[in-house]
Amino acid sequence: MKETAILQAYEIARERYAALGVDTDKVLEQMQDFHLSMHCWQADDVKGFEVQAGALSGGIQSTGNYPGAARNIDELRADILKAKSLIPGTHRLNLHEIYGDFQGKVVDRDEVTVDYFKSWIEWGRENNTLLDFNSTSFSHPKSGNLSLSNPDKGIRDFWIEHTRRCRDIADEMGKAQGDPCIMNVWVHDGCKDVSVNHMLYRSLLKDSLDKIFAEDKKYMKDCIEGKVFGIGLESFTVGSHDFYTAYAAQRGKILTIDTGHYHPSEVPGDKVSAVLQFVPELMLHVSRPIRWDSDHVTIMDDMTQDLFFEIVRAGAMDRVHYGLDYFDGSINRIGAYVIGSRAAQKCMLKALLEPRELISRYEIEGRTFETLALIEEGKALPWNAVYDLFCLRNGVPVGDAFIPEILSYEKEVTSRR
Ligand code: RNT
Ligand code: ZN
Repeated sequence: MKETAILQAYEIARERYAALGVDTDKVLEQMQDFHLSMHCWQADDVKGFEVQAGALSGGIQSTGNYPGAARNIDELRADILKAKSLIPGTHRLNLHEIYGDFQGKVVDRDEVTVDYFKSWIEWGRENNTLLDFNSTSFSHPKSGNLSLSNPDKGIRDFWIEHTRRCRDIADEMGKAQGDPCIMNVWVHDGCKDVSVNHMLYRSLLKDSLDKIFAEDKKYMKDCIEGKVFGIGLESFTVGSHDFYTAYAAQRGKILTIDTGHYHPSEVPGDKVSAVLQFVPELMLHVSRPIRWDSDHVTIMDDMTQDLFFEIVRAGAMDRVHYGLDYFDGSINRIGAYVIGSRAAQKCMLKALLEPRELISRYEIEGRTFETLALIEEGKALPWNAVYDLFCLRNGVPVGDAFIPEILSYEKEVTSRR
């Protein structure tokens, strides 16, 4: 697309929006300050770099074997940078513990220290990328069906130790980067079949979390993530949403909303204004469930748009951390990052461009026809012209121009792996 055409289209869009009280220049500034936390695990189908790595477990699955997955830390870093070069703005990187720089050493989960993340901290600094973190309870001989809620104290203590160490690492990351590292705790704990000890498992999980969070940290923030069920753990989930919502509300923790973790007719966006009355902040795991928590690449579907609209309408932009969480192994993985990240940005942009003040006034005045009419009109306003300018200003491909870039990286780099 020609630069002049992009600028002209923007001018027209600016006028259309201004007529409805929306300042597109201001929205562009807000977009510049909107940072995604890109998940490292789309690049290699959640394998990580442990020398002793086993198969992916914990009820999650990456399906497909599209060629070119990152096989080591250098390839993964190169892939992330390639993806970032095609996404406007500056973005964070969300690491799982199994993505440490283990240098060929067997490091068990209860032995991990910040030493294995020094090179990541350095990489983050060099590449203007702030880091977030996750403990890893899956893909390990001690994972089983129950980790932090295991009645076996030895196993429980092992995972408590792991998660504590992860908090230490996150704290070091946050300190080094001068910005809090957001650390997510998700454990897969559950039962495949009918079970009777639910009260026990949940009280053990609560107790383990209390032990993990006992020490206050200065440079990191905790978030906790529940879900409905995992593959092979269909009948019962210890860390359900009720469990974590109540825990986060009582203990002042950040609640993670993974858009793949609800019953199919549940609307994640509707949770924003409900839970933010009681929890300090939210972490998002933006994903796309197809029939189950399948972690398809994020797109601009109704569910995702609604989520971002709810955040903006709630005036809660600054109380949300915007993580992505999907892992599709059946598609070019760099392409998956770029499609999903740009889709999340477009959802945010559309939300920011909504003629909110006017609609809100109509609604409060009981002018129902005008309210509905303007919500509908808002959907068709030329938001894409604003996104194009955002890309242009950030020096990244406008529109579909990122496709050939990804294809040439595939030809030259990933297809040779
Ligand atoms: C699993 C959770 C969790 C994981 C990542 C890899 O259902 O969504 O967030 O996807 O930690
Ligand atoms: Zn998640």
